[in-house]
Amino acid sequence: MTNFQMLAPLGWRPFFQQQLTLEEWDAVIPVRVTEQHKSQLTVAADQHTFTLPITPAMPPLVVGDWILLNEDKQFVRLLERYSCFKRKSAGTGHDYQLIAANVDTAFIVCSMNEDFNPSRIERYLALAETADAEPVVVLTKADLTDQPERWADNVRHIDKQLQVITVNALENSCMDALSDWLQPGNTVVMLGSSGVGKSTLTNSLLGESRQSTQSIREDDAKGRHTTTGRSLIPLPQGGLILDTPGMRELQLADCHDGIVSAFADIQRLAEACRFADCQHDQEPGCAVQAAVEHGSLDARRLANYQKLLREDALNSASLAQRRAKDKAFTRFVNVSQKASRKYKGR
Ligand SMILES: Nc1nc2c(ncn2[C@@H]2O[C@H](COP(=O)(O)OP(=O)(O)OP(=O)(O)O)[C@@H](O)[C@H]2O)c(=O)[nH]1
Ligand SMILES: [Mg+2]
Ligand SMILES: [Zn+2]
Repeated sequence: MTNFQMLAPLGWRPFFQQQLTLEEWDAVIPVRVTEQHKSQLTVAADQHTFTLPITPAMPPLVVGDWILLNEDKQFVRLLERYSCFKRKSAGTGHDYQLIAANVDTAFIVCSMNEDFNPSRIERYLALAETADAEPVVVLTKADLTDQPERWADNVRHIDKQLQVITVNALENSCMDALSDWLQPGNTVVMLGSSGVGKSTLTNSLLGESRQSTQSIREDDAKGRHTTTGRSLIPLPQGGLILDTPGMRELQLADCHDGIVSAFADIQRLAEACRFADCQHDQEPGCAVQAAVEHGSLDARRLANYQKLLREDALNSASLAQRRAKDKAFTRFVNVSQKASRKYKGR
């Protein structure tokens, strides 16, 4: 029988325990997905780690998921997630790609070099808000700049409430700066472009070189996409780190509310706009445009907010359309359209 207490360092908590039926309490083995490969998963149980073949009975799973197995280590079911990071699949795909599940904290990792980009940080913040994870901006390569605090101020300029930490990811001391979020059972996802130092930081926190790292390109400071899969790694001092591959393209979809909360300052300003549906473009009496003119809001930030909302609306619509192709859903739409035509015809 599973020793549930032994699962706590892996992130097990009452939220999951409460999902078990009485029969399941005695009969199932809860395991957490720590790695995902083409045909198999690596999972962590109370005592050890093992691999499982991916079978058609499994729904789409992602690193961080908790699943139940029977005594023969066969898949029983996926437990409900308390948070989930996803994006629109890269390219022309009309689908989601799951990034990580059951995450408490998102380290938005950026390096203090030419690759630093406030609009990209805002994009990750919107994603973290959507997934209900606490965002922390981690600025790496502090050893390569004379003024790390100036970079940190650049981030606080985005939003003064933001938590910003500067580190030299190559040094073990970065653990102290991040210890607030490395508590037992707390899951932290590392997000950020290739080459910013996600795996370097993971290794320093772990105290061993488990993840491969590779130097960045000299000409443009971009990374070489060294990490190719996601892994959830329990740290000896507590906490779990989810190292991810740097994403070339992070397209938001179904993130409207997350975008709005990541730009709460604009939302607050908008309350004073003359028109309730003001787009903050050319409308008279726009309090948001006025703030840009007075210099209290960056034109860049406003433009990025509008861009993210447009992108999200477009992607959400194309994903919704795809979902609508699902047969049952189509039938539902037909029936309700017929009903509304009938209503209009009266
Ligand atoms: N000097 C210095 N170099 C760093 C720091 N953090 C990372 N690096 C270097 O930056 C390069 C890229 O680091 P990685 O850890 O591979 O980057 P990554 O974010 O995991 O990249 P992907 O796996 O491609 O997404 C390596 O050469 C690291 O040694 C830092 O704080 N200071
Ligand atoms: Mg990496
Ligand atoms: Zn306005």
